[in-house]
Amino acid sequence: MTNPETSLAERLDEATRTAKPIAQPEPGFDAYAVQDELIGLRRKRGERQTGVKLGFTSEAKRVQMGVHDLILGRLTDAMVIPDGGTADLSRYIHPRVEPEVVYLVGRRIESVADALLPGAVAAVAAGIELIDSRYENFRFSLESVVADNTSAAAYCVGAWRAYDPAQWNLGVVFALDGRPAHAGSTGAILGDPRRAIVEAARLAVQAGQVIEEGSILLAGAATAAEPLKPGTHVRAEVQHLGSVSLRGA
Ligand code: OOG
Ligand code: MG
Repeated sequence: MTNPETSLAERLDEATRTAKPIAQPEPGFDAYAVQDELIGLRRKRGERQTGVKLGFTSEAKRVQMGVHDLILGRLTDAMVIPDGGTADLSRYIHPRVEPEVVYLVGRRIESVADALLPGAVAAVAAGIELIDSRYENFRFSLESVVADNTSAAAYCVGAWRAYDPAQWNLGVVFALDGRPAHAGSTGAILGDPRRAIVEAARLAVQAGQVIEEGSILLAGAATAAEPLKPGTHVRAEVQHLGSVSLRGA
């Protein structure tokens, strides 16, 4: 039984903490306002925001999830998995992993114009995102996935490299237990991943957010996501950026 006084954000927060999914909410809520409330609950527990993430930047992800608009979510320090580290799968409902390109934001971004200034991106790395929808069966609408902080659960960042905008269309290999599950290219991200910082700025402005200097930005998966099972070793390799890995435990 759901207490009618309990907000959607509180129910999503509890689903995250207990690894128990909830049903799809009825439509008719302000998705980014629910996400704000959810992040507020995490802040109250001492979590610090480390950055933002874009979702559904690639056709592979839009087709996999049936959602056709860009979304913005928040990352916190509690979501960090070190490169080569393990993800404790008992903490998640139905975890999936996907390869990401990660940018280090080099200046405070309050407007789309700021995102176009030199130094907006300070460095780049290969990454892995662990997503875990708090909804039953990993099914959601655009509004409900935004409310659920875009399924953000954990992320892992490889070694930072100098940002070279000329290197934008790079090969991506995503391997589980040494076997390539997906291959793609970073050009699949918005048709050009250099747009990621601009799109993130646009969505942040719309949602009344600022992207702080030193934040990280996950640009969105270039390939479909894969379920993460105990014992599985996951490796994302991006041409010129090197690789990053984690293990499910
Ligand atoms: C939503 C998050 C999408 C991406 O990289 O496209 C995302 C989901 O698929 O559950 O992180
Ligand atoms: Mg992602």
